[in-house]
Amino acid sequence: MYTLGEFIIENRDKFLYSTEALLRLFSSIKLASKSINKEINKAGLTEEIIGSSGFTNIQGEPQQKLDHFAHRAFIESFKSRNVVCGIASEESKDFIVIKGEKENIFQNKYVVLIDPLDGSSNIDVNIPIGTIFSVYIRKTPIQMELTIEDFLQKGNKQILAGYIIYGSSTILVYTTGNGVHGFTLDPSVGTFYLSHPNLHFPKREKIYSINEGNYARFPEGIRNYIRYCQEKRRPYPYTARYIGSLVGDFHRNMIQGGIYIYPKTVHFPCGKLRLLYECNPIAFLTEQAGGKASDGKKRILDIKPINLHQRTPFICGPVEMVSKLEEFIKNEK
Ligand code: P6P
Repeated sequence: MYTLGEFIIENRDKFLYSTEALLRLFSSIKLASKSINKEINKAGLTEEIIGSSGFTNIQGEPQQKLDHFAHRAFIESFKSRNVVCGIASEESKDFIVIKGEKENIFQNKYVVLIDPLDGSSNIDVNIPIGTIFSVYIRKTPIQMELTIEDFLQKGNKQILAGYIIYGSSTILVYTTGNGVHGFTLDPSVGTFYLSHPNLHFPKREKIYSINEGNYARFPEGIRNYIRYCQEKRRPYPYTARYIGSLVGDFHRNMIQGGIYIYPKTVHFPCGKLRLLYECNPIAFLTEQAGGKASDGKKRILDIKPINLHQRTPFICGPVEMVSKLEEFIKNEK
């Protein structure tokens, strides 16, 4: 069985950028994810790491203690590998500049955008949660100071995107534009092994994932699509699955065939999910797995970001399901 490192080296000819840089990026991601995984797995046993930290994040949402732990774990691990020059995190209002050592052979070329622990409100009830990451090459020359423009790049410029799902097993799923591949952590040796090569949405779609508690407040096109899903019988009926954790819902839908929808609502008029460190990486994975990702009208990866924490309506899944929903949205009165 390939380890993640062996797989990257085996496929180095398909990666357009420095394989050593990619190995260092993953070395940071693996280190942090193993440390987070350890904390999550004992969350039920100790008061000091579950529950709210008492702070709120930039979004004004209660920050869970593990959110802060995960944020720090990634910052420290990226600092130590000397390959990243800047990080934008859901847990930090502004981007964080990482000063590389003098002999930084990567000349501080890579920026990372990350949701350190998405769905963290589910920690206390043992529902799968995840880290979502997105990597770009900086736009500004390396001699210059990093600017916000290095982070506000369209999703179609990503060189690497992925997530780690902390569930019944811990799986790292990523793409560099050459398919989607999943690696399962063997905690007994602390190694990620290739377990899901070339992940792809299956031909048969069967799941729709949306928070139907907001049904009365959805736009008409979304309500019509939900009814369409509920009434569909041929060639087979759809089933509803929604666990309130984007990584958990997306991972299941990519493997079993399903659409994930978080539209605008009265409470979130621009949608709830963040474009840069949730929707863009998941959209890159979606397209690489043969699916489609849009805001209901426009391809997610073509949206020009205007601020770090901007939100967008988000739909991702099999092409036919997403196109059908876009049709309902288009035909809204
Ligand atoms: P709601 C978690 O907070 C998250 O950002 C996603 O992981 C998840 O899909 C969504 O929000 C759940 O939101 O409003 O349905 O509880």
